[in-house]
Amino acid sequence: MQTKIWFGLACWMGGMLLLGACGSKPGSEEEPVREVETKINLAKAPEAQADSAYAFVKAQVDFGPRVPNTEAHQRTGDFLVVQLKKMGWDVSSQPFEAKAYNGTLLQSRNIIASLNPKATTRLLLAAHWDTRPFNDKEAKDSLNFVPIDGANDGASGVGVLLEVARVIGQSAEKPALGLDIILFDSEDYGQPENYAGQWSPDLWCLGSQYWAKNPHREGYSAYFGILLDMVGAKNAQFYREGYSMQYAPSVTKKVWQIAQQLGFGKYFIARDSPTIIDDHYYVNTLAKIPMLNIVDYDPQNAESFFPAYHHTRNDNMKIIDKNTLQAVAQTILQVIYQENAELANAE
Ligand code: AHN
Ligand code: ZN
Repeated sequence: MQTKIWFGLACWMGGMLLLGACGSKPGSEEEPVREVETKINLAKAPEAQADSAYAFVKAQVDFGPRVPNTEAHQRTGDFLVVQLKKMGWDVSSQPFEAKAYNGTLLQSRNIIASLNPKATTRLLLAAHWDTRPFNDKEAKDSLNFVPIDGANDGASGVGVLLEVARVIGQSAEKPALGLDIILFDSEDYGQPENYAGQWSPDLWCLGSQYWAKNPHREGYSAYFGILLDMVGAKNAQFYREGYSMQYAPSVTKKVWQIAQQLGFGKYFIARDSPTIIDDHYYVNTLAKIPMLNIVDYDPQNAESFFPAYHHTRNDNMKIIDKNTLQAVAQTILQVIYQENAELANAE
C-alpha cells in the first residue's frame, strides 16, 4: 500500500520533470529513450561555423574521389597536412602499404595532428579520409563500377575535424588537455557487395588496423576517442552504436546528453543501434582505447544499417547539410572544453 503511493508520487514527479506521461513506454519505437540524468553544467566553448565546415567538405570533394593510388588521393592528403599545420597543430604522416581484398597494394598514409603533445591526458578524434573505389550498392556489376564522391562517407568527418581544429587553433582559450586528430586512410576499400570471395571485416579499416598495431608514438594512449563517419547528411540520425555502448558506454551517453543539451536532439537520438564494424572497432579491440562512433544510421534499413546514399553516386555534395556539420562540430567542441574544464577542476 505504502509502496504504491510512493511509486505513484515518484512517477508523478518524474513525469513532471521529464515532461513525459507515466503511461508511455520508454524505449518503445515511437518514444525516444529518456534516461533520468542530471543536467551537465556546460562549460564555455568556442563556436563552430557551418559555412567553414561545409567549405572543408567541398574542398575535399573538389579534388575528386580520394581513392588510394590516385593523384586525387595524393593531393588531398597533402592538402590536409597543409591545412592542419596552418591551424597551428603538430602534424605528422604515417605512410604504410596495405593489401586490399583483391591483392592490390594501397599506398596509404594516416595523418596525425596533435595539440599539447606533451600532455599525458589525451583525447583522440578520428575520421577516415579515403573514399570508396566503387558505387557497389548501386551498380551490381563490377564492369559498371565507378568511384564515388564520398561527400558524406569520408569528407564530412574530416571536414568537421578540420573545423574543430581551426576553431581551437584560433581560440584565445586553448584547452590544456592533449588532443590528437587522426585521419585514417584506406578504410573503405573493403570487398564489393557481390564479391565471390570470403567476406571479412578485417578487409575494411586498413588504416586504423595499421595504426592500432603501430601507434605513431610508442606507448601512445588516450583516455577515450570519438570517431566521426558520415556526419554531414541532411536529417542524419546518430544512434548510440553497439560497440560504442559496449566499449565506451559512459562517454557515449555523455556525448549524446551534451548534444541534446545543446539542442541537437534531432540528430543525436538516445536509442541504441546494432554494432557496426568501423575504425573505432579496431581502436577499441587492438589499441584498447575506448572509442565511440558517431555514424549516420537508418533504423528502417535492417540490411545495411546505412541510409540509401551509402556507397552510391548519390553520396555527393547535394546530400550535405551545413546544419548537420555544425551540430556535430559544436558537439565535439563542447565535449573537448567540457573534458578540459573537468580535468582542471579535478586538479
Ligand atoms: C562495413 O560495411 C563492414 N562497415 C561500414 C564501415 C564504413 C564503410 N563506413 C563507411 N564506409
Ligand atoms: Zn564507406
